[in-house]
Amino acid sequence: MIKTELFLLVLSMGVAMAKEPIGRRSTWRNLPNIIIMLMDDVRISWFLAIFVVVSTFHWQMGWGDLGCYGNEAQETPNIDKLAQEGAMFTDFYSAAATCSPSRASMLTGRLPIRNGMYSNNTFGRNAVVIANATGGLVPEEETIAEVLSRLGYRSKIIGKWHVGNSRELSPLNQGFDEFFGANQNHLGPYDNINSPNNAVYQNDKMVGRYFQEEFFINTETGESDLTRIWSKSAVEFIDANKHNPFFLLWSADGTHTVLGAHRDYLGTSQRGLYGDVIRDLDHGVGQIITRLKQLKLHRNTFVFFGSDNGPSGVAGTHGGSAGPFLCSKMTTYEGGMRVPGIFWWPGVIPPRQIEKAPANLLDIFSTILEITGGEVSNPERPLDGQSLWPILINKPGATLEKNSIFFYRGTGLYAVRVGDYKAHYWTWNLASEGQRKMGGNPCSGIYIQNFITDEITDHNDQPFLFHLGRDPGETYPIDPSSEEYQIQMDIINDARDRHLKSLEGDIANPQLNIIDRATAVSTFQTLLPLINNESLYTFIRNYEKVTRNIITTDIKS
Ligand SMILES: [Ca+2]
Repeated sequence: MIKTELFLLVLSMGVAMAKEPIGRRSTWRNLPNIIIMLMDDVRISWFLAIFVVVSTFHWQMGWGDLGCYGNEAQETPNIDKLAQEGAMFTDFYSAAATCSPSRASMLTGRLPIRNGMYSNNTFGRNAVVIANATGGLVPEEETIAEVLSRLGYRSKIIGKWHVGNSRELSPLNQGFDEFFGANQNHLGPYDNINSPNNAVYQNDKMVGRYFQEEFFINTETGESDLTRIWSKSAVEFIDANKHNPFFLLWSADGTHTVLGAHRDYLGTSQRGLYGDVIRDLDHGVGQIITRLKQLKLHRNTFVFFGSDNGPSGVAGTHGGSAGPFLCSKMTTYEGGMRVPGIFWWPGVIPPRQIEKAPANLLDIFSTILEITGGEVSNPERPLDGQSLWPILINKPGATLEKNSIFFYRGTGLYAVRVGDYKAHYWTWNLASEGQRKMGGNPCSGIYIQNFITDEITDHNDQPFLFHLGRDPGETYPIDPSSEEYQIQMDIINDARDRHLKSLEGDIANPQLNIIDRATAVSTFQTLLPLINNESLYTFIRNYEKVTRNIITTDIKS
């Protein structure tokens, strides 16, 4: 960590304060509250503004030349403040290049290949839990909510779940005490027999559908109260649990298309509707942090702010750009998986820290274990992350320099990063075989011969190698005949081989190979009493009779 003398003082206070509440001797009373704010498809470039703000204190950081983002800083005051008061990782990654596998991995601390959130119908295909998906995060996988539940935490997920559609795969069956949100993205509107609008649940009761009544998103004006609904629910949950340890997964998904922002922010951002939504989310972050402070819980609450994957390039201006990074969501280039990573715990995590070593969403699970003294039920089951806690509290000698990041697509280990170096063993610029037909390209407008490849391309004989410190845009591959290449590839190949060996006996059955229209419709059974449309009613009643469409999950979300 980079620090100044002033911060060293604060830091030493932080370490001293951290001694008691952290660790296995924690009692019920001093367990910290945990809040994970997981955004959806958020581009890191938005948060380059934060780098500028913080780098006024730490000009060595290297992002100071990005002053052009200064205006953006003014648009996200609450998130900027979170970073200034805590620790920010510049080289933070999602666990996968799409929503479901990344979310499942954050929840379990295990890569999709281990927890089953992948498809192997085609090598390297991206797959997510669409409304028709029959599979999801299986109950046998242990989530962080289950670990915390055993410690006495009250837990809630608000917003997007996206790792299972059925009752068996619901958050309530994965350690969460409460659920307010949806199994799915707020895609649509559909509102027809074949693909009804996605359901919104309050625990196990359906309370509405996206694009209707209070969950309305005006596709013409971009107005929506959804983010306000999610933040109001978060504040109420904090209020209700101010006397006991709680875990809140605030999964506000406003930045995923279809975009919708509160009327207060419509048209206020220079970045268009996407920027309006970011401002709305920033307002929600402010509401939550303010409430923590009002209740004097902030010095006993660990907050993480991140995103499940990079920006959506196929969504055009509604998805934004990845800034200096290559391509976007659904790819294993930097733009697909480089996301914000901000940690906040006043008085314990020293302020204004910038960490440049690579880390990712998988590390959140292990970090929470260390903070709370929680234990997994099966210690033999491998975890893919490591605790960031020693780094966050500036423990002497703590380092992440050798942390390895594995970039998967399905069963394909496409790239590996160790330290500053990243090697690409495979490349593919699309999400799936059918994507080009659907008109989307995560690398639209970018062409680098034999590296941005329309077809799945094998580079195992001579991987592309980049130094991401001096070349974050992955533009200048290191000469394979150089000594630097040989040395670094040996290191990365070793890390890859050790990782692959660790998978022996721990590869899950793929959960996302099958989609079935009946699945989407069956989740609407709870809606039956509310349905006036007779044909829809009949269709749902007879959903078991729907012909099973066992096909590959060729989807773009
Ligand atoms: Ca996402």
